[in-house]
Amino acid sequence: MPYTHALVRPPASNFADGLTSSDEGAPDIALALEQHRAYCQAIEECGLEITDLPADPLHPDGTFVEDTAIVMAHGAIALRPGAPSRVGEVDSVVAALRRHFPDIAQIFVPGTVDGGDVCEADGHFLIGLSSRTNELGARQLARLLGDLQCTSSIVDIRGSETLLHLKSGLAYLGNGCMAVTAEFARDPALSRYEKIPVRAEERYAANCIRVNDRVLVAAGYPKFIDMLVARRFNIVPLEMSEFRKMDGGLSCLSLRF
Ligand code: CIR
Repeated sequence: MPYTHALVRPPASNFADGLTSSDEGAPDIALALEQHRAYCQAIEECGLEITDLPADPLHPDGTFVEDTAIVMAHGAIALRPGAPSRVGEVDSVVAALRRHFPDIAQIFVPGTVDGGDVCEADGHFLIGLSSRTNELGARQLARLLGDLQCTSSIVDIRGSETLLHLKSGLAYLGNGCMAVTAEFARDPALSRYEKIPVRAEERYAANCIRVNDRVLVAAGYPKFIDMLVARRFNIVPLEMSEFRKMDGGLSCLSLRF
């Protein structure tokens, strides 16, 4: 079923105050806004109608709306982000989602789940256990997904020093294809997928998104882009430098449904 809607929120003027592990310096807010506009335009060109929430200076990471909810055609689940500074981002996203989904289930204390740890692949959900998503949150989410007739399985990334979220290292691109960094190349939980390997020096590119008939991918990662082109994916490269500085990627910037 094609996506028809996306929910986004532009970065606030204090975006640089968000959480990050990157040593690439502070983001340039004017450039971040320009990159966000280009991202929204690319999503619209995939045929989605955009709901644009106002920037939220109370939550400098609020532009990464993906971490606050799981949304699919027939239901939505409000999450509880694992970073305390991000918990307050959820309410405004849920309020906007209620236009489409009157009943929204939620993850309860002390469960935590970041949407960046949840990867949907044709109705099956991979749930990453990470420094942000705890076991209780993952179990609650699996049950709530089951209520929505979706299956799920757990992938533990807590041993990785480099992956913030599950989707920092993998992306489902449709047609049984999964882009994966080396951490996932031999993961038994992913044995059913055809893997598209992402090289270590291009690992940021693993966070790409299939949106209807296109794949939005970070610009500047030529080897990965060549592999997608060789597999006949219709790609849209986007500049992401300012979001990368805050540990964010393409999936984080929208909820698509
Ligand atoms: C954070 O550390 O929470 C944000 N600075 C980045 C969140 C990126 N979200 C994602 O990968 N889903």
